Amino acid sequence: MSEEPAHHDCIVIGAGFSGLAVLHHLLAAGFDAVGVDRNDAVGGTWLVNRYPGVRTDSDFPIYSFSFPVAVREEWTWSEQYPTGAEVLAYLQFLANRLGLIDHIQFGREVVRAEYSEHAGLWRVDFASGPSMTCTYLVSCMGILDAPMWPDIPGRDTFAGELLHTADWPVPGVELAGRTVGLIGLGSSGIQIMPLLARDSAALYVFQREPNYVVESSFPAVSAEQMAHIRRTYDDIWRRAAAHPFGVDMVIPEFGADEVSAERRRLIFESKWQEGGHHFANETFHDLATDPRASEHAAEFIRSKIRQIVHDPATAELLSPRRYSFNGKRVPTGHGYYAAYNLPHVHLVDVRTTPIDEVVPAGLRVGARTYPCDVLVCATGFDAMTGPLTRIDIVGRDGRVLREAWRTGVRTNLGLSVHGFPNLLLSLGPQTPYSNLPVPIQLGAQWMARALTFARDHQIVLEATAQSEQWWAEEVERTGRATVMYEEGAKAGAWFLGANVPGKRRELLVYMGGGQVYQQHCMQAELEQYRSFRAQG
Ligand code: N01
Repeated sequence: MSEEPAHHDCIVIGAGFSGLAVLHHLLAAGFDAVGVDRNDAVGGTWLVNRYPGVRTDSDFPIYSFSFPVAVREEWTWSEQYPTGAEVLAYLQFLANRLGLIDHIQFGREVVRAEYSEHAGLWRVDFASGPSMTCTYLVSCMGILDAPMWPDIPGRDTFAGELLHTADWPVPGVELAGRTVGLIGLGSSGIQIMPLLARDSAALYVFQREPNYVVESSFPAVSAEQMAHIRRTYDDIWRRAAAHPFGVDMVIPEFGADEVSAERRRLIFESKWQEGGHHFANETFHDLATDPRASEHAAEFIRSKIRQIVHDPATAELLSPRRYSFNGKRVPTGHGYYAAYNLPHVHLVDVRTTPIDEVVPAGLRVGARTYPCDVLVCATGFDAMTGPLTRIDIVGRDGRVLREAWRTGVRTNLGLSVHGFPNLLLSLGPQTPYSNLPVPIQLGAQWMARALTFARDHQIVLEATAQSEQWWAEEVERTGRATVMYEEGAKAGAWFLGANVPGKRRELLVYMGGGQVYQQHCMQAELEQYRSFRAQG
């Protein structure tokens, strides 16, 4: 006779930022909650994306949680934009300090989850090991858990070392004396490129669509700074939670066309010097909403590229012309443009002449074969929906999530899907475009309260069809009010699903602002989750 699967109140899938926050708050609310993760340690995205140069592009105080105070007091950051290794160490510290580690099963890859209406529970199946059941299932799989390889024929024939930034080997890859090819220039490719340039004998960078890169250094955090942050942390957190993009930055007073051309240049220059997302968020308030303002920022960055890159033809090739600033998620560079001045670094335009195939010796582009010992793909992710649609999530009446979303993503606030009772999503599609720890923490706290209410009142949480319709319209309406919609379509942005061949083009994030989103979540709570009670 087969044994009954182990049962828990809640199963939390994933042990990265989201999984740790949700698990902590569910345990604190008295649930019997268990975390499962396919990896062998906590960290999620930060555990697997360990390529050289990986670091956050958010200032350190807001790339962490405000809970609990003990962790804030004990944890010390060392650089303004912490390295991936330091972020990973923070997550491991958090998991150990809060005792979460004892509630997580590692090496447990979920392949299927199916809801039984009759039993009122989810059965979760794994690639190996026994199945489990739960009353509440929470997906914390992150937005970037489904890496994509480039759709170029011949990949399997490559005789050298083939790598993806999202699956970087530990302890690393020997590059000295080797010729390296790099495909992909989003945030990952832009971070790894200067280090590949530093360490290799020759580097070929294969560029399709250039990006607007905001350059930045990463100054050390002093003891005084850390002490000040600890003293004022509650205010920092409050300001970040009130900001549309979840950052502790001041919303500028003026639009880009409300000042003279010279004043505009000076403001752009001062924030360019400050570096990183300060340029995007603290220059003018309309860079994300007015195409003219976004084009002013674009032209400023093009002028910087011309200043930094010595070869005019390379500078021009690096300058985006087909879309304006904010059309793609803005990447931070650390010596990115300057690295093109090194004599052994070669930029190859694969927009005009696309890559034909991977051959054993390297990459064939038109009549020329570029030799590579190592080929690095920084080619991105099937973002937002990919982690949820590549496994079988089967809801009421045998409805499969992947099929339900084939005609368009539908959620209530990105948290719940009609037809999938007692399934909650952390960072589901249609949640805010933001510095992520802020919506992750607020979402985890919302979930703990919602599930407590559901448990205490014996109700099932499931988005109503009407709420999904409302939220889809809100996502569309607010998205169309930004430049991301049209410029993102031109740029092939992942937040529109435009980077995945065959994927439906639709806005996968909420662009209406994190603070507005939180008000909607609060309203749902005040209404005792009426829009999450499809079953009466
Ligand atoms: O991926 P991407 P990413 N031939 O999709 C190219 C987060 N993140 O991993 O633009 C040639 O942005 C593709 O070219 P094109 C952050 O949210 C954060 O870099 O389609 N090129 C593009 O250049 C970020 O937005 C940090 O023409 C091909 C690249 O691959 C998200 O992750 C660090 C190709 C993919 O860029 C994704 O970033 C890293 C082909 N056949 C990542 N196929 C932080 O700093 C694809 N490309 C916190």
